[in-house]
Amino acid sequence: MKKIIYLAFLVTAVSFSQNKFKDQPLVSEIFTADPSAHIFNGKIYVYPSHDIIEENPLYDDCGSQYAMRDYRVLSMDYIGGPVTIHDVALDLDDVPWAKRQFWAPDAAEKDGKFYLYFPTKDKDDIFRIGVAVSDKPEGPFRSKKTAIEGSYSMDPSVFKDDDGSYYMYFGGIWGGQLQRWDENNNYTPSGCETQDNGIPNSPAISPRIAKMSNDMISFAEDPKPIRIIDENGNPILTKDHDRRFFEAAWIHKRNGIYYLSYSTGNTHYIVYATGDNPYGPFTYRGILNNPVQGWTNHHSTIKIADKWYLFYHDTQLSGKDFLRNVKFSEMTHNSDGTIETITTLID
Ligand code: FUB
Repeated sequence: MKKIIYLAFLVTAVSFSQNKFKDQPLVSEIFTADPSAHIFNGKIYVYPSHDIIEENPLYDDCGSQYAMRDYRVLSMDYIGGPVTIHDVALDLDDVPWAKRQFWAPDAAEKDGKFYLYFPTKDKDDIFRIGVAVSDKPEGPFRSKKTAIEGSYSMDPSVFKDDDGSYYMYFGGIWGGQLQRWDENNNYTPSGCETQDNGIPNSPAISPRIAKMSNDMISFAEDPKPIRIIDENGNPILTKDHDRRFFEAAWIHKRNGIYYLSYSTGNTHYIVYATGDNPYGPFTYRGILNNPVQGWTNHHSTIKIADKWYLFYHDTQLSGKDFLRNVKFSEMTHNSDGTIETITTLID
């Protein structure tokens, strides 16, 4: 009898929890986050972080509770179809320069080769961005012996423009360490800052961009900051936590408009800004995804057939900030170039 009551409780709890969420997790066998979605060889590939269960997660200002150790790629033949969880694509132990924390990755294809870009901490606990190469979109990938020269911080995303140029966008503040680097790419170690450097009226820290070399494993130029401005052309300020850049920069292009979307971190939005070239400036336009369940909000955007989708994560399966699950939601561009705000947490 007790068992029946318990089962009834579980069924009610699960259906109640599903009712709160507009979308359901892509997979439940493993925890996944930070989904970067692409179409390669006619299939949908998702490159997520692979969150791991830790008995005693280390909570600190550096994000040590996000202690991921490998990457697993997901794929689907069509949107909403069955999802394949591929074998380990890259293991931390196979990256000679890495010490800990495989954070949000991205991938790109060029001339039949696939490139996995990943942020991880080096032996000095400084975030750098690495690259690993494979003949197959799902890997396994073989890591280069060193991090990409000139790279720093985390959350790389690689955008291919219509002229065939590739650009890497990267960076994230607080645990992502971007505040340690000035705009000339000089490093000042100052610990894991959790505040806004004490200068709230200054322009916010900018994400970085670097054009990729033809070899796809190095930068063709020094990283540059990207200006994000408001509707009057003024920089978004450090104190403007609802709109300033925090992490998770992603670019998509539609009708000649470049959309830079990113997470605002401690206010938990995915917002977007538009520009007319890959380097910006980008003008803030609005919220793309409202806060999800869980602290982090990280996404990608992709056109599949004639529809656009937002891939994102929340913590529906675990209720824990560092054990996330990826999902997708359809997104709509309006005729004036704005994007309709998505709300996935219904409660
Ligand atoms: O998954 C680890 C970190 O959490 C990512 O790099 C950030 O974007 C945030 O989602």
